[in-house]
Amino acid sequence: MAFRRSGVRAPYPPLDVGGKLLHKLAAHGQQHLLQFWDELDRDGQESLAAQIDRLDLALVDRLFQQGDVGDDVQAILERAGSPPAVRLEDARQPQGKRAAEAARQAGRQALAAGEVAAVIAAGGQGTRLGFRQPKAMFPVGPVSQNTLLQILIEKVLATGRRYGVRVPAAVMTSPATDEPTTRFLAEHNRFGLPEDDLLLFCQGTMPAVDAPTGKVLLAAKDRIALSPDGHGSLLAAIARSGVLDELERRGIRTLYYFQVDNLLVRFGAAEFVGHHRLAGSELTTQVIAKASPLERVGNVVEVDGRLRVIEYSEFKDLPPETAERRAPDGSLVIWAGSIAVHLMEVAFLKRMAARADALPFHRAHKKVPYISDEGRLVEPREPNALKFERFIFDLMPSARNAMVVEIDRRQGFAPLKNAPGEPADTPEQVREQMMAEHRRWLQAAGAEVADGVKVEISPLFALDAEEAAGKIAPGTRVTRDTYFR
Ligand code: UD2
Repeated sequence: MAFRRSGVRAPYPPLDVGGKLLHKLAAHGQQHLLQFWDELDRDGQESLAAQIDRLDLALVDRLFQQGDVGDDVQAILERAGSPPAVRLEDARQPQGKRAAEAARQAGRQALAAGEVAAVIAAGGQGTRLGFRQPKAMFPVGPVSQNTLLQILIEKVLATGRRYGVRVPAAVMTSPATDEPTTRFLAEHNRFGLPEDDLLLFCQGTMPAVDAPTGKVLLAAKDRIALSPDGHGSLLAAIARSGVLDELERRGIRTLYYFQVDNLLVRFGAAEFVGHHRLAGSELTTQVIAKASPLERVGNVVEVDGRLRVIEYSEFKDLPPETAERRAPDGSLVIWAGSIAVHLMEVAFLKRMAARADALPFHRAHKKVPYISDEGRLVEPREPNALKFERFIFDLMPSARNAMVVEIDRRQGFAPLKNAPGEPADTPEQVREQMMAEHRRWLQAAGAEVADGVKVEISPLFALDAEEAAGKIAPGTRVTRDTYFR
């Protein structure tokens, strides 16, 4: 059969499989996906057929055709104000101190009641890192060489031990990371987490389309160019997989969400949980004061009484002053940098998951390798494709009493994004950040740490400076590289 190029009419693949597929594809002008059908063996045909079957082509059409209708970011930013926030400096005032203490108590109660679970977004590959496995499996511990996933799971485990409860960890994988992550966890006995407390679920994907024409791209003759559809996929995936129901059944009310690339994430911080609970918030997000107006983090702002995040990338075509607007006291209006740590109420997520339009899709112009009409693999040098992604933080405008809580970045934010040698967020840098933080814990406990010595504290030894102080005798001398566990 000679069905080679898009736009070529008939003959088509055999009616039993291909005919049905072709009917679906033709309705959306995507017949080219079958142009190499004849060259595929049976496995290839079956695999491609299954992929086409799962495509929501009406959605792809709509997203392509609606164009970049995105909001007018400039206009939004002009209306944007600072979000309702618990700022670090508040805790220096007597009233702020009392509020912080009340929050710690409320947070401890919620944690001790077993009402908080961890949700870890681990759908990302280590591509930007130059690592050919799931990012979660990157060996990052400065002394232990433990992986990101182990360190993060130990934080969950240690939080459970601290409060005498079992804290479930729901881990979201993607089709690319699911099998290796699941195997890795099984091989390591889930790093001590009981089997029932690990809830794995897999996020969805979206096809990449050719930017000028909207045609879905082939990554190979038998494979559609699919990629994870953003961490906003979590909303549908956690509901569809039954994990949300399971958590609710176990009495979980609040999900403590973070991304697998933040080595220093403060999981189980009682004060954060308490502020969220006492404010009756459905979504509370942890933020840092941005180091510079254009720092590469999302910006949490309030617009027309609702919280929302404006991504750093959305500033790129705007005049620099847009990001630098100042309040009368000279402080930055757009100060709150999102570190992608959110507390979300289970009831809120259930309400949102029932709405098909709860999260919008964002379009990203990216370089996506594809198979040309001639059957060659093309590695584009310029962005050629559109990818469609949803972001979990787009739930913010729908949440009641949403707010932000500021933390000191040194204590909770060390994102691993880039390969060694890049200017920021590299393995060396996050290791340094972790060691510096742990050195401060040891010094606060009265220990002396010799210069140049590497120190790392396992979450199972201490989750924070206070816990470390209870275990380290003042005057302890650390003279060689040490992993406290
Ligand atoms: C993200 C935030 C940014 C800031 C920063 C902090 C977005 C769009 N931007 O920037 O505002 O908070 O993080 O570190 O989120 N992931 C999945 N599935 C997906 C996509 C991502 O699980 O489909 C996970 C992935 O494993 C990764 C994390 O989310 O660890 C962050 O994704 P990213 O590296 O694409 O986000 P980035 O760095 O642009």
